[in-house]
Amino acid sequence: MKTRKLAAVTVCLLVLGLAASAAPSSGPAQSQAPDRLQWFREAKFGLFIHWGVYSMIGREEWARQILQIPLKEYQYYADNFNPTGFNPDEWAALAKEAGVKYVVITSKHHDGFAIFDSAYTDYDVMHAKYGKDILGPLSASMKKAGIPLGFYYSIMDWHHPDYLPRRDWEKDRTTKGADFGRYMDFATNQIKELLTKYDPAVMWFDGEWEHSNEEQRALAIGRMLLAMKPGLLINDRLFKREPGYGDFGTPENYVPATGIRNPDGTPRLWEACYTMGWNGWGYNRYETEFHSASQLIRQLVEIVSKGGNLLLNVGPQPDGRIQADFAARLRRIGEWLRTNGEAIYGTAASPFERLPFFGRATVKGTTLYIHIMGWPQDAKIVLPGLTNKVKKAYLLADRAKSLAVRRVAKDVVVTLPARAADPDATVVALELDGLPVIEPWMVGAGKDGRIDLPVYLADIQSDMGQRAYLDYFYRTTMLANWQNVNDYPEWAFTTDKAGTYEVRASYASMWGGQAGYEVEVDGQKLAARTESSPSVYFPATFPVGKVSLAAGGHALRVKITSITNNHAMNLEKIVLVPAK
Ligand code: FHN
Repeated sequence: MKTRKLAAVTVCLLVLGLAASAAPSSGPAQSQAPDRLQWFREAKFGLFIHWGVYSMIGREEWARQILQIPLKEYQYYADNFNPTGFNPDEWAALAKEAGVKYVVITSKHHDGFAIFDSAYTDYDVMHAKYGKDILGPLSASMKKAGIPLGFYYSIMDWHHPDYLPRRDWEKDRTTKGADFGRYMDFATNQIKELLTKYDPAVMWFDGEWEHSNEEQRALAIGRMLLAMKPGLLINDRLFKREPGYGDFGTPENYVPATGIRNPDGTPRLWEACYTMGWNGWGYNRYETEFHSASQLIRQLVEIVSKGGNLLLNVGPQPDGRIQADFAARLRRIGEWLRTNGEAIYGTAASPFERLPFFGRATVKGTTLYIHIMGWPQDAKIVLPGLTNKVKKAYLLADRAKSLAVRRVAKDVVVTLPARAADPDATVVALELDGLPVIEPWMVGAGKDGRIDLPVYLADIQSDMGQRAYLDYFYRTTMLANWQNVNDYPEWAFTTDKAGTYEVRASYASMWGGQAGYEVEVDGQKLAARTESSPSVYFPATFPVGKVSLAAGGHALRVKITSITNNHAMNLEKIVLVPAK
């Protein structure tokens, strides 16, 4: 294992080293070499496109695998793929209207079918009914629109005779004579031709999990790519998503609760790729439930406030059109960005660990942006520990009207209009006297000794397939859509003195459903089941049990142990009350 790790580190250093040395240096110190990642770091919002012959089946991009379609039958789709409605200028115009700053499209997904003119296979769009290259015209349209285009390339290939392993249900496909090394020759040639023919800005590898870095020639391919195009960006999946390898991390369908750092602790460039719905990336004719535009705007804010990019996916239909549901969401995001884009593009992550309301922060130079998703009832927001002098504050939606700002001890309080300018997220800009300097603050007890842990102060931990998200219900922020037991809120807080505390949970139960949950703090676990609350839209408070806490720092998390009714609960907060 150590050897592999060492090899991987070598891969990373060499590839990155290659990148640095390959980048033209503007002065004696390499550090002055232009930062080849800067455009990507500033872009913040990209469009992912999963499109191929699988769209004809309409059961997302894994259709051949999940429906166990033999190669011979799948050939029908490869032969008859004929997207007569494909119009790259329309795609580019929609991307522009959406406020997207780069696009990544699947040049070849796991099924092995190339939607480009490949000299190395007949399993490509030139031999389908359509008979024309797709990536060439798309590259031209995106170039005209000023939108960098990147290519997704799957190392895994369910078609190529030399790719191993076969799918476990493909009993009839012999492996006799198959040579994985020869497959990697083929893949390397296709990757090379993608660069020479279309000059992509990003190579987005995937399908890397069935072989080692060495077998997949990660180092050789990384070297080759950067020698061909020093400014090219390569994601972490060429190196099996190992932390710190490649130019950026690629969390999928979840947001790392506190962003991503390199193994040496420095901030890591990362991009969260997200589907519009819940089932798959390629066109799924049976899928009708999608994230709302509001959730997607908030997801973009959430990700950017943690230092990442959002790569939002569409799966075009077999005729080449992007379905109306997706186009409408993209247009709404673009509308929001036309007012608030300066608080997204080119910004840095929030200087606050957390905010005492449902909101997020981003920074650009000496301007702090506060994105408010839950409009406070008293029309005030508190910015804890902000030491700077605020020269001016205003809504991006109404720049002419200055907002009243005052200091209360270590905090800055901003008085807002009575109503949000945009219910999805209203942005307040604060022009500071310098770069933001924040005195960290910890969540602790109030005067009466109670410790309130609202969900907007929690880190929402998750993994691929996150479902739970913060939502605002007129006067209350709750963790909603809590369907995935791997999603859980986690709070850090302090207590000044030791003591026994009553634990209470404030939530709206879901249609009387009986969910099991567990409150865990300092290793003490309290098991409970949700009780019926009067409404699913505002919370009631229920006792959970008692815990003993020493003075000092603590971590408290709430985990779902069983769900009987789809969603566990809409959780508002956990409260710790000193026991009498
Ligand atoms: O298996 C693929 C999947 O089809 C899709 O392309 C996603 C997008 O990042 N990547 C793999 C799953 O991690």
